[in-house]
Amino acid sequence: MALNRDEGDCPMMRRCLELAQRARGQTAPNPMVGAVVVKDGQIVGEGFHPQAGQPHAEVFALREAGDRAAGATVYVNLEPCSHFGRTPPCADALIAAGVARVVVGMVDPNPQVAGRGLEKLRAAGIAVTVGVEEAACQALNEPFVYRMTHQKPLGILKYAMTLDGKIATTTGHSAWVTSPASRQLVHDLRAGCDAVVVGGNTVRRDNPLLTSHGQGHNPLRVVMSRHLDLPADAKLWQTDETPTVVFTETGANPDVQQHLQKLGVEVVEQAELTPAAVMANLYTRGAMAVLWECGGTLAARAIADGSIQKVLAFIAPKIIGGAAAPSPVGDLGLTLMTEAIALERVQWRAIGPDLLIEGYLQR
Ligand code: AOF
Ligand code: ZN
Repeated sequence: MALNRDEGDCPMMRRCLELAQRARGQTAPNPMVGAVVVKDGQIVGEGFHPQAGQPHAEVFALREAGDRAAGATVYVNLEPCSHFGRTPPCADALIAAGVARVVVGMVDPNPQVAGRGLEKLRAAGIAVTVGVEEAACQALNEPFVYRMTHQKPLGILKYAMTLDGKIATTTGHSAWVTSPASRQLVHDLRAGCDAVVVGGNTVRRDNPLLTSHGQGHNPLRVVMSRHLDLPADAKLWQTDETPTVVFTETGANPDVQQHLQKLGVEVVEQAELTPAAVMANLYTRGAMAVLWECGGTLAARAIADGSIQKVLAFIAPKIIGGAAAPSPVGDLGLTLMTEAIALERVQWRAIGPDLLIEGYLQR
């Protein structure tokens, strides 16, 4: 029952989502949050959470509204917090400002909040409405919710293949499988992610840059390489624009380690180099969304050890042929079609001449 809903609630919540996205890719490990203060039908304050450690969205919106916040309605896409984290509770700030009503998109999955923010507001006599534009609010902060509820980042496998299922020719040439429109979408996708992972093979064969190409925030660039048999020069070793981390096995090629470190590349040695171990490390760095742009061998390992939840497959209407031409996912040890990993919540979209299939791995 949503008897206390107002027909103006949805547009204001959508405005919150717009504001929230101004910090897209920059808030980890925090969610993207936007807030709007409305008095007598007019917006008198707006704000968004710019990055972890900075004030929350509500604080900026209340600041802009000043005295006009008294008796006003505040819209926010995530439940106002009730805890002392890096910043004090927003619920207290809303109560202190004397607002009359708070409209919330979704409950905060953070166990330190999880409904307590709503309780605090209600206990102070503030009218609270929850669940306005809830699906859009959940979608915006899907990686935050996943990280909070699973204690690991959301893993997204992205690949581009031809109509006959190849990601490169038999010689390994892959520039380009998909159209400029698809590639631009990938740059934008990177801007919304906290890290992008490839294996040593991709560095050797494609020499990728893995940035958002000026379309927004750049993710942390991550390379997994067991033996560090990596080129001395690679675009990924140029770290002025954005950093690169190379994960390897303990004791691997000290000369290459030194060379990379001199170039400003961080090298992390792990006893056992697995996708899950890399995801665990990225979690400690605050990552919420990790994009896997690796080849088939690493993709298979990442799927097998639970590092991938979501798949984005770009399919280009071209045929390259070649029995030995690589495909997006290596051996998973499955022999029967009935063992296939099915995708659920599947969506199809045309991107220029290409098809984008998006879905979640069934577990
Ligand atoms: C809000 N509005 O704008 C944000 C919220 O360490 P802190 O103090 O920044 O707290 C982070 C937690 O606060 C985060 O995990 C989430 O539960 C909530 N973030 N809440 O009401 C905001 N960024
Ligand atoms: Zn807060």
